[in-house]
Amino acid sequence: MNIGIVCYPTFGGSGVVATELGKGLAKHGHKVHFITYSQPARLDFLNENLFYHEVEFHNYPLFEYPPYELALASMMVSVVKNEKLDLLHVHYAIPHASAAYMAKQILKTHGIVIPVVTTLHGTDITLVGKDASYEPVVTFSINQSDGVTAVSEELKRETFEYFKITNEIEVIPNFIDLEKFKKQKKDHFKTAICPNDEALIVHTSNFRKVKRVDDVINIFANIHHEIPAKLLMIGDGPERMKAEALGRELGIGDAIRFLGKLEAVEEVLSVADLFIMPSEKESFGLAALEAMACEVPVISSNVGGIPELNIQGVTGFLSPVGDIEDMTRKALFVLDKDNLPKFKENALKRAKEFDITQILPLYEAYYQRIVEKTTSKATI
Ligand code: GMT
Repeated sequence: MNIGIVCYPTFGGSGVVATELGKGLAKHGHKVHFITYSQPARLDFLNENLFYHEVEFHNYPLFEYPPYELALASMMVSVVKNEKLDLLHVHYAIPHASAAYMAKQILKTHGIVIPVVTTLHGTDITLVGKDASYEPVVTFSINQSDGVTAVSEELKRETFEYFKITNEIEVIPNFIDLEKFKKQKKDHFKTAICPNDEALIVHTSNFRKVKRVDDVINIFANIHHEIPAKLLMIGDGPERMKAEALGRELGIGDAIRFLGKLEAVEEVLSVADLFIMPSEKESFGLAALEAMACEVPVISSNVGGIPELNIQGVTGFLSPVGDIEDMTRKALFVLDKDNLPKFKENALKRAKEFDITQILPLYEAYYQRIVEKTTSKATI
C-alpha cells in the first residue's frame, strides 16, 4: 500500500507511535510518506520505502497565528495526488483530522477518493479536544473519518462519552519494538549512577501538568527516606524547573538527575529498577510499556488506559491519582530484593503482548478494510 502518515514530529507519544508504525510498515514493503512540519524525531534510518514531505508554512505580518492547518491540508492534497496514495492515516485529532477532511474534499473535486483513518491518542480527546473551543470540529472530523482507532478501550469509552460520535471506533493499542527496547548490559552506567548499589528509579515524560511530576519527586523523597535510592528524570517540559526546585527543597537534589530529552531511553531503562507514572490522565502509557520491555516494573496511577497495560500486583501496582503514600508503600514492596526479580520478569512477559509484530498486522488489516469500504462506497 501507499500510505500517508500525518503526525506531530516531536517526542510526544503520538508522534513516536506514528513514526514507529511508519517504519514498521516500510519494513513490510509498504511505501510510507510522512507529512509534517519537521523530520519526526525517531525517523532515523534510511529505507527505500520511507519518504518525508515537509509542510512549509510562511508567516505574514497579518497573521498572529500562521494557518498551519491550511498548509498541511494543501500538502496532503499534493502528496495524495503526486504519490498516488491509497490511504491517509492521521495521528492526534487536532488539527490533523480536520485538515484531512479538508484535503479529502479538495481531492474529491479532482475526482480522487482518499480514505482517511484517524487515530485518537489521548489528550486530543480527554483534555484539549473536549474543550468547547475545539469540540464541534473534533466531533465533526471524527465522524467524517473513514476509519477511527483509539489506543485503549478506555479512550474509546471516553470518546463516546464526551462527543456525539456516530462512527465506529476500533481499539488498536500502542506497541513496542522489542528488538530495540530490551534490557542491555550497561553495568558501567549503573555503577556510575549508583556507586553504592542504590535502587534506581526512572520517570520519562514531557513534563506537562498532566504527568504530575511533583508526585514523582514526592514519592521518590519518601522512598529515599527508607532505602538508598537515586532518581533519573528523562524528558523536558514546562514543569521541569518546578520539579527541580522541589527536589532541592526536600533536600534530595543530589539524589536526582534531570537528563533532558534522550534518544536512547532504552539504555537508561536497562539499568532501572522501577518506573513511576503518576499521571492525572493517560490514555495508554507508552512510556510505561517502554520501561516494561526493558524489564522495569511500574508504579502508576489507576487512570485511563493504564490498567489495560499495568497489572495490579503482577507487573507493578496502580494507585488512585495523587495518592503518594500508597504509591510509596507499593514502590517499596516492589523494590524489596525478594520481590523485584518476579516483577521484572512479569513486566517483560506483559510487554511481549504488545510487540510490534503482534500489533502492526492489526493496522494492516484495518487499512485494508477501510480502503475496501471506501472504494466500494465510491463506486456505488
Ligand atoms: O499527551 C501526551 O502525553 C502526549 C500524547 C501524544 O499524543 O503525543 O500521548 C498520548 O498518546 C500516547 C501514544 O498513543 C499514549 O501512550 C499516552 O498515554 C497519551 N498521553 C495521555 O493520554 C496523557
